[in-house]
Amino acid sequence: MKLPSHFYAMVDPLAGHDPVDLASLMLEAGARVLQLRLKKVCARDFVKAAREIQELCGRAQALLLINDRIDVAMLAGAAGVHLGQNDIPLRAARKLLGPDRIIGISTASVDQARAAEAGGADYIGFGPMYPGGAKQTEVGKGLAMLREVRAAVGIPIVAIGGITEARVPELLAAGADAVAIISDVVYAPDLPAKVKRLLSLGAAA
Ligand code: TZP
Ligand code: MG
Repeated sequence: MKLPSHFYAMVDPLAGHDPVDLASLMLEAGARVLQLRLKKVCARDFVKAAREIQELCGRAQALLLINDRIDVAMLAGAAGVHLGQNDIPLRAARKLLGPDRIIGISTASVDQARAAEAGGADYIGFGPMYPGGAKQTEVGKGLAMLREVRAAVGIPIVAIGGITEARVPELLAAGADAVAIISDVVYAPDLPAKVKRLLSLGAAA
């Protein structure tokens, strides 16, 4: 698969946004791949938000990926899921979702990246790239390891973790197909302008 843009939007309520409002702002600014990441909501509210956001994504012809929850993705009719190393294993996820939905896997090493590709992942997340960010990472993986991952797998790589706008060009140059960003986007004073700039950075790469 090919991701629709170099900016992979994270719909995460870290800065206090309502998820549906945040998704709507991102879509209006031009984002075409969104991940809904709701770590603290109950299942009922997760399904409700996912359905509403899927409706918006359907109209905008954007891809919606659901973090962690295969059941929520299926109920919302989302394009797919994004799973971590401790979530439902890839093979089991594929069994539930079938061949057509997208499965992305978070990876933090070359071995994990290779295993995800061999197991049939459609793309990988790789990181955390830099210190800081929403996970308050102490040490980032860095560009050299991103280049190693690029050499090791053919599926799209979404770099994540501590990424700010200024770092996007070096990540794309090192072989990332897209960048996923939480803090630098959700805390941006002018979020639509931030998203538009990130989308245009990708287009120039
Ligand atoms: N996975 C690895 S790092 C990270 C996730 C979800 C957090 C990304 O957020 P930020 O604020 O862009 O570092
Ligand atoms: Mg997870």
